[in-house]
Amino acid sequence: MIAMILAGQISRYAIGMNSKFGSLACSANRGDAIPDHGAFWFARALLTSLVLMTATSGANGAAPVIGGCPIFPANSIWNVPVDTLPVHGNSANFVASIGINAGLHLDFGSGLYQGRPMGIPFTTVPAGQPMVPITFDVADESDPGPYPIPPNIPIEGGAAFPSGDRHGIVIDRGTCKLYEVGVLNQSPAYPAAPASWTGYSGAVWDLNSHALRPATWTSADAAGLPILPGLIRYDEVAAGEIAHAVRFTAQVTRRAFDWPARHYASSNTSSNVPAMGARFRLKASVSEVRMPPLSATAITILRALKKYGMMLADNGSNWYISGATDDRWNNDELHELDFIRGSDFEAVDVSSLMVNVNSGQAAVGPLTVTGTIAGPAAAIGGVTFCGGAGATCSTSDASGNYSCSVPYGFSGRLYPRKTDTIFAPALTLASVTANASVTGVTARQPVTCALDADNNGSVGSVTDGLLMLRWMLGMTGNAATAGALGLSAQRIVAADIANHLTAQKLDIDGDSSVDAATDGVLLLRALLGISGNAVIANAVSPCATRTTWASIRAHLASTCSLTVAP
Ligand SMILES: [Ca+2]
Ligand SMILES: [Ca+2]
Repeated sequence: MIAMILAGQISRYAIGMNSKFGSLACSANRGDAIPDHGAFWFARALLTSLVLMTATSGANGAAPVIGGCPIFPANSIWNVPVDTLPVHGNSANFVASIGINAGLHLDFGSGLYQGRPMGIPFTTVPAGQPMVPITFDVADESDPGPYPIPPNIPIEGGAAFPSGDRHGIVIDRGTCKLYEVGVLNQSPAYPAAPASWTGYSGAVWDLNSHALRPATWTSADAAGLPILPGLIRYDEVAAGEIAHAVRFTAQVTRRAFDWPARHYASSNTSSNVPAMGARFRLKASVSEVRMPPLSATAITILRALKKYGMMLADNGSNWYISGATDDRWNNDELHELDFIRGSDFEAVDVSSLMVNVNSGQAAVGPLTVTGTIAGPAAAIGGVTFCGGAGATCSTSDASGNYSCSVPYGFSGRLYPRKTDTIFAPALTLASVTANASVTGVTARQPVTCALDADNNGSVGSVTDGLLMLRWMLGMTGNAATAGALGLSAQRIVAADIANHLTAQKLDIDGDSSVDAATDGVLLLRALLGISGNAVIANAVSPCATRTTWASIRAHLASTCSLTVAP
């Protein structure tokens, strides 16, 4: 039966350990009882017990930032491009519902219109801003107060004017929480100093989180979405890029909400009417070359409407998009986009970006996996990483900390590597769909390579070789030693053998890991006196630093005192 192992009939990188490998390895023991496979799998599970934790923050790349806070993580549905996604199957009807000939209107600007400021204002407050009482008409769909509302909070439409949506938006720079209220009113009435507040509804978001509101809950917007991330802000336009979707309104919306929206406000059930949350974009064919030429402001907004598009967020005037109140706006520049008609838009199918209907995360990478290698100080720093197609990792720092950038959905094994260092268990990641941290990898630096596992004074293939292979497979107890102890063995308890082998330099192929499918097979073949390419066939890992028989033979001789024929 041993000949089967020698022939290399083992899945090359059998990290997942198929049953074929298990039965081959176990059948190589001269007729002794096959180990219980339940124990085998349990041992494998222990051997590869990495702890993977989803991180709640740590956006990749560039999320929009206000007051030091990201406006949701970089891979929030608000912050990812939709310019290459398919057109929604019902786009033509949705656009017709809102109005093919109706014009785009930028519903913000500088100065006053009919005596009132334009756009939706927001403000930020420092850490420690006093929390003040607030109650809501729709208390059962609102996050309860108190809220850190400053006495002079800017209110949509002007604090002095009682009508309108009266949105109030506050970012707490200390906690990076976003507070949004609809129909915000103070008590006692303006202009007295406010002692408490009321609102129609109120919502609080953690700007570092993908969490959405509970399904069917409203927010300060009818879609149950936050308002702030969809506002066009002067500073980002001045900087030359709006890197997020824009909020817009339509007169008729469906009695339904599409991800990431959470709420509707309609009795219309027509499937040809867009639902709350529906994403639209400006068609790529709409030219930014005009006569007279568009301003940089208009071009920047036009490009954002193509790349990031806009989300249907409330009932209101058709094709009205929202921006922040700011007296630096040049209203003439904003009006340059009046040429855009409803027919210039198309609805986008964003379903491929949804990770979970209850999360605002978009299924895009790269994602960040961080970890810390445990072990002696000399072993954990300066570790490089190999493997994992599409993944790139930093070299570990002196404390063993490293960070990898991986594609969305990444699965694969990464090999931490350092000279004369062994890392365990295997760093295998499966379906990474969120930023995560990994713990459990430990480094060790053995100094000897004593292959006499059973300590009987000689090194044998079907004894020491088999004991090493079983240990590498994670087998424990009598199953690990049955039928494999040599005559006059002095080390016969499986745990003692495991302790001995852990302290040996058994990384034969030099990938800084000890694995049955590679190092175990190499050792066993060499102990059986095989030489040449038959030793290394299908038994060298993808991250090996010793890949030829000559280099492996030299290593066995110099490190483990194992002399094998050339
Ligand atoms: Ca021995
Ligand atoms: Ca190895």
